[in-house]
Amino acid sequence: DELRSIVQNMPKAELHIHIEGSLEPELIFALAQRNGISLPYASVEDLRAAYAFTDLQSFLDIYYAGASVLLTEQDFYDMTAAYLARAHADHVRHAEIFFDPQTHTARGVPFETVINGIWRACQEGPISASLIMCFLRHLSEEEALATLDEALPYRDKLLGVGLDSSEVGHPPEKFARVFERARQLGLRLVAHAGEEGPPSYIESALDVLKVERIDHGVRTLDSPELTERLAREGMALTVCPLSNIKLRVFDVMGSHNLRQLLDAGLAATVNSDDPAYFGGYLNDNFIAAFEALPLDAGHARQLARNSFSASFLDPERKRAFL
Ligand code: ES4
Ligand code: ZN
Repeated sequence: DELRSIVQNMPKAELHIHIEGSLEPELIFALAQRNGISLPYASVEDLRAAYAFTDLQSFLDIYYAGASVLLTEQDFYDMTAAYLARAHADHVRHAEIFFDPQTHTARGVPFETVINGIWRACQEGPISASLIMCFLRHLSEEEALATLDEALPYRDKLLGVGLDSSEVGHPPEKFARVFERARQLGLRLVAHAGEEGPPSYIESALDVLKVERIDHGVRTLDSPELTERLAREGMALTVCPLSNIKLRVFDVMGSHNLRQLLDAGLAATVNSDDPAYFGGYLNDNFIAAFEALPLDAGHARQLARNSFSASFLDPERKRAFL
């Protein structure tokens, strides 16, 4: 219908996409074969059948296993090129892409292999794209600091740093020093907070890490004080509807709080998170949310506008999209 075509055709930015989460089962099998790796799954269908998650950790276990087929610079290039082509088809004009170097360096894949492959695809891709290096919060701050050191020769290829992986039990303040160091380097700062974790994690991401966007942040509404603060500060939230359903942050899409976030005056955006694992790319996320929730064309345009406003594009390029 008409709303569907508005959603599909409107230009948008994607601000919360883990590139390793764009690795489709077909590409996992193709890369395993190319690299002589044997997988504990008989077929693409068998692998896809394992995508039945009960919470964030049950997803992360499979997501890290899937990423283990990535070995060469060409592998990282092919994965990234496939995402950019798919995002282009969804009328994504600009993407700020997360990658998890520690998932690969821990397996012996050199940092330079990871970043060179992803970066080259971004340079050659059909849309504007920048890179945000995430630290894995289940690992130590010392390991995050070592990763930031490894990234220094590639500083000009990074837009910013983020914080992902297992949230509960790993509060933002665990990474105070590495975020301070990244800030001194002029990197932009974001962190996952308030996906499964409490509003206090959102507060410490802002007050201790000094992040400029909150990834997920759907639990903001648990705290009226925090809600009022984020609205006042114009702090953006990168919301991922299909992810939240697959990881049981909400029971069903009809109980997702996207409409309430917008009504509270929060700068929410819609994003795909890990599209190969959660059942859809950016437009699929819009459509699933808009089918289940009382959202209209005005909300769609607001969300698209928010995606560019909340981006880290320089002011002139941002203005051209608004
Ligand atoms: C992630 Cl959905 C989600 N949450 C936290 N960390 C992640 N890494 C990849 N997807
Ligand atoms: Zn995420």
